[in-house]
Amino acid sequence: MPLVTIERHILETQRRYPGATGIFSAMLYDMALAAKLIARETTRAGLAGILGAAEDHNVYGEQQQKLDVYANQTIFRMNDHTGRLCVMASEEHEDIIPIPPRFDTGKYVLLFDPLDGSSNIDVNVSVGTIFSIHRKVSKGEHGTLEDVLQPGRRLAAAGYVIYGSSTMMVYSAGQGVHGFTLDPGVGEFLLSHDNIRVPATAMYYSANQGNEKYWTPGVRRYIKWLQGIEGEGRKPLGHRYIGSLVSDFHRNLLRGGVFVYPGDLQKPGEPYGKLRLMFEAQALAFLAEQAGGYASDGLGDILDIQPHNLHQRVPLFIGNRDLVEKAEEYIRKYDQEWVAAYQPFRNQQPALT
Ligand code: AHM
Ligand code: MG
Repeated sequence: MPLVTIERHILETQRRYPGATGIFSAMLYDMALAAKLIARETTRAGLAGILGAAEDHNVYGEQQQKLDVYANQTIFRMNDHTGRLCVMASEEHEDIIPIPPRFDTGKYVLLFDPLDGSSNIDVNVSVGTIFSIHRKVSKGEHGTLEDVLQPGRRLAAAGYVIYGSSTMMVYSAGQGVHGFTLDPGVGEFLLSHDNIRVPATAMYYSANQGNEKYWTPGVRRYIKWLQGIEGEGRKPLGHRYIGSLVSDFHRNLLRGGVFVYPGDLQKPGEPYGKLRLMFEAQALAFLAEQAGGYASDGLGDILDIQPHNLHQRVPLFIGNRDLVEKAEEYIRKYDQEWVAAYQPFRNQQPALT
């Protein structure tokens, strides 16, 4: 098998599309470079406390920062000056991030969660970066909120990086899902998982079982169904939950399964769960679909939701299509009260001015 670097893979994929300009490929390459810089720091995270002040600075000569701040800045700095983007948005920023006026702008939009699950770093559990790319839709030179608040259905590309026992970057530009593993010796991402498909037979379900008390009746029954207790007596799925979305999603993508973070009625007016539509759910939903899976908020496809707020949260059921559709079935049947509370929120229109 030839050694295929991420750069070669992007170029070869691009050659199959005669109209491709290469801009888009370059953007994926920029993300790969940011990923390498972040990986270097995450692997040293445990040393921060013992190396002392002398080592206590990062590549820019600044004081050591929290890793999520570092990851955020690294992705921004790798992408602000390229002339390929018109605007960015990050889970770490309340508002959209304009391209600095001294740089040219382009026709793409980058959204990212720089270091998801960062509370896991202190205990040496894998964390991840999630990113997605939209095309500019607004008229002027600079990108606006309208460019960012697009449904996942319109994504041009999405991916994630997992900083685990090895560092992997997994992406899709709409022609399947491809995974690359970082060879730290040579500093290159090499193709290790070509054209990933969700296995037809699932092995795992992933949910924070500690929240069961708050779950709606439909979700409780659904989880019992996954456990083989409720319904037609299916073989139970194993339970695996890391609490780091990229890692949980990645495992289920390769082994088959479903990840569940539902909405609930615990807090009045907040029926939407924890995860964020723009920075977490959309990108992973795009990848799931490209790999033959499916993502839903319990009512329908995540990719069809018109976003109304940069930081809006959304319930997430993602993985093997049959398992996710089963969740929708249980919710339709048993969770009318929750649906009534969530539906208006789901259908809210964006305020773009
Ligand atoms: P974060 O964006 O603040 O890092 O939170 C997102 C993380 C996900 O990685 C993970 O799936 C989820 O929170 C776990 O939440 P919980 O601890 O409630 O199970
Ligand atoms: Mg996050």
